[in-house]
Amino acid sequence: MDYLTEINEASSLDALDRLRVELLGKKSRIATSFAALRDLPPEERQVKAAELNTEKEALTQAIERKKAELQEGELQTAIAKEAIDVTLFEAREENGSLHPISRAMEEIIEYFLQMNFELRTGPLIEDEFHNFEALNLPKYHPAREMQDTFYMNDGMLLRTHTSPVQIHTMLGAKPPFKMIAPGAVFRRDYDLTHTPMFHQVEGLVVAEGKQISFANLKHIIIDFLTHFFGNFPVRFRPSYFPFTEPSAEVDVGCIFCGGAGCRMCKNTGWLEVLGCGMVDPNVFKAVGYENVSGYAFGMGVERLATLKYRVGDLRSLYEGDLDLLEQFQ
Ligand code: 2U9
Repeated sequence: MDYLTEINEASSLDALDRLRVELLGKKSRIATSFAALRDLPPEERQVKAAELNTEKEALTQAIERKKAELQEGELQTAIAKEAIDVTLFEAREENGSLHPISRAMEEIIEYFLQMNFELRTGPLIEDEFHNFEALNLPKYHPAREMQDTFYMNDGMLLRTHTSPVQIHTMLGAKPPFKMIAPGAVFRRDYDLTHTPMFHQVEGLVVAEGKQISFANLKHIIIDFLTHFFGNFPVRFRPSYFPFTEPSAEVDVGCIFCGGAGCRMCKNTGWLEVLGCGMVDPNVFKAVGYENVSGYAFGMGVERLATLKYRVGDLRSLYEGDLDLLEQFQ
């Protein structure tokens, strides 16, 4: 193969460089031929020198050309290898997240399960006995008014609290038991702090005789609120519910201002978070329980969620507002 062909077929810059050393280096045929020139007679030397120079020039040029070609090739390969296709589909995972109401609900449930409460659920459509009568809300009680309750045509209604679940439980079980009833409830209410559907978690603890006291109730409520909100003061205010006696509403020291007074606590330093009490004897009578004691409590999950996660407007929880929801990832 002639040298020019050999140069043209060099497969890499390294191979080309080895070829350059072989053809033009100190030990090459051309180099030794140049050295041998001095032994030639002058007229022959001139002719031979011109020949050698032409040959050397041709080889040098061929090598330079090939070198440039190989360098360009290597550059193109590197560019191709490192290229980023900015039009490619981005394979980032879009992670969903729990809705703040579900999250608050799960936190509440988790606390009570860990305290050995049983979880009970029931139907959303109830009759007047389970939703009202058995709970010491007799006919003509204002809570049963058409403007508060969604009534169906057949005398059934959308439960206004989860309390009917406790009635079902008591009708089918014997004390002692500790239960919670989480779920959706319905009331004809719609404003800044009320939606026609919202969620409650209610609890009920019943045992024989006088085993259950208000002190037991206070303990579980204070412990729960400390778990849920952190270390804030808790206070019990006397109140009234038809299904408990005595009854109390429970406040935590304002988590926004630390009790100094602000818009959120209407300058009282306290936030109302739940209601509770000792189960009214009339409720036990309605389900045929005798000689038992018990406590009950109820909380609105939306209320607790908006307080804990500092959501200004309850309605934004129901609007699929991504700016809000993405903060819960
Ligand atoms: C039975 C006996 C007693 C459940 C209770 C409350 C107090 C209470 C409110 C909190 C905010 C409703 O969601 S809310 O508007 N609930 O204040 N609930 S005692 O008492 C019961 C329930 C069932 C058989």
